[in-house]
Amino acid sequence: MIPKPLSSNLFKALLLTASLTNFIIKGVHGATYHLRDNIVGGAFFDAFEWQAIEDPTHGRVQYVDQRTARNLNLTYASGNSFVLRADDRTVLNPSGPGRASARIRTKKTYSTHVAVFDLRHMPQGCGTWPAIWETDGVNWPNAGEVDIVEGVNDQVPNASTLHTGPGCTMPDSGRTQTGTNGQLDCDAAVNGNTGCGVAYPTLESYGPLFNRNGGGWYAVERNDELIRVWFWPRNSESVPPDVKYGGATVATDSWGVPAAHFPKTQCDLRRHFGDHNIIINLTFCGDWAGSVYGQSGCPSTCVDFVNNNPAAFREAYFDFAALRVYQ
Ligand SMILES: *[C@@H]1O[C@H](CO)[C@@H](O)[C@H](O)[C@H]1NC(C)=O
Ligand SMILES: *[C@@H]1O[C@H](CO)[C@@H](O)[C@H](O)[C@H]1NC(C)=O
Ligand SMILES: CC(=O)N[C@H]1CO[C@H](CO)[C@@H](O)[C@@H]1O
Repeated sequence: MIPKPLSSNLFKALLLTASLTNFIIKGVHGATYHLRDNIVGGAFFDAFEWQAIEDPTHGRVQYVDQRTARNLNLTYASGNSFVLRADDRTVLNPSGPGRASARIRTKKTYSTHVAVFDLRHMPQGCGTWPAIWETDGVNWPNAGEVDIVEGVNDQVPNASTLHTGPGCTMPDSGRTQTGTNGQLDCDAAVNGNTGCGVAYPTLESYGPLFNRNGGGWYAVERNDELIRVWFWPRNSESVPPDVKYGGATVATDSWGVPAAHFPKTQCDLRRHFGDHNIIINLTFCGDWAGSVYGQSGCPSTCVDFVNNNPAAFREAYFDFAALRVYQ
């Protein structure tokens, strides 16, 4: 047998040491979270409450309670599918209530946690403004808001954004993320409540392209050190197995670089973020979708379009394969 040159063995030894060190470091600092709420199909009806409230963002919407939503088949569960949609049959009276839709909020609240949204379809269409987000609902903005996915009128790319009270900003550089920084001040009172957002780098993360692709997985991690958001399209080869198969635990440090990384360096996350509900809502027009409607290539005016074209909202639905919350 020909002895291998020393340098090659040395190289191997170094590699082994490096991976061992990496393993040990991860073992110490890496976060592993355990499955607490496995929300699939009909379990959404128990985990969430339907909020029949006025839209605080002035949308052309009528949020209905769970009973009404089930009667109108706006919310529907079967097997591993939970559908939440808007009314796509009714022409609205311009002086009557808005288009029937739902706003649902988890009964439980979460601080340190990971939430994985396995989503097949999201609402699309002119005038739509869907959102998946987290906030405490009482002490806004001082207890913070984390927008995981939000957009309007099918426009891409979309962003993940924090909104807080005063004194929370994000650094412009040194963030380990694949997305692009927007505004850096998270304070809801500045920049007209733009918040500190990070635009997703992928076009399939929102709207028609997301849907054509069979959707994908959004995940948010929140603890006192950081808030991170990931997105993997359905056909991505880099979906971590614990995400793809709904593991009993998830190890976020093995997930790769997130789309958005919000560190605590200039923001005491513990002070600015309280116990949050997870909220899923679908509104129309209103403060955001309505104000940029004209630049979206959509016909007519937003309110007229929503009133008169129920069939345009056939694709205005979420279809969740699962929501898994880990702590
Ligand atoms: C829907 O979600 C967004 C957060 O992304 C929020 O700003 C807006 O107020 C919500 N609308 C309603 C009616 O809850
Ligand atoms: C209710 O909606 C679901 C999901 O879109 C659909 O499969 C089902 O056929 C609908 N049921 C009725 C009675 O329309
Ligand atoms: C940060 C970012 O690119 N956000 C975009 C999300 O989508 C809306 C339109 O739907 C754009 O106006 C935002 O610029």
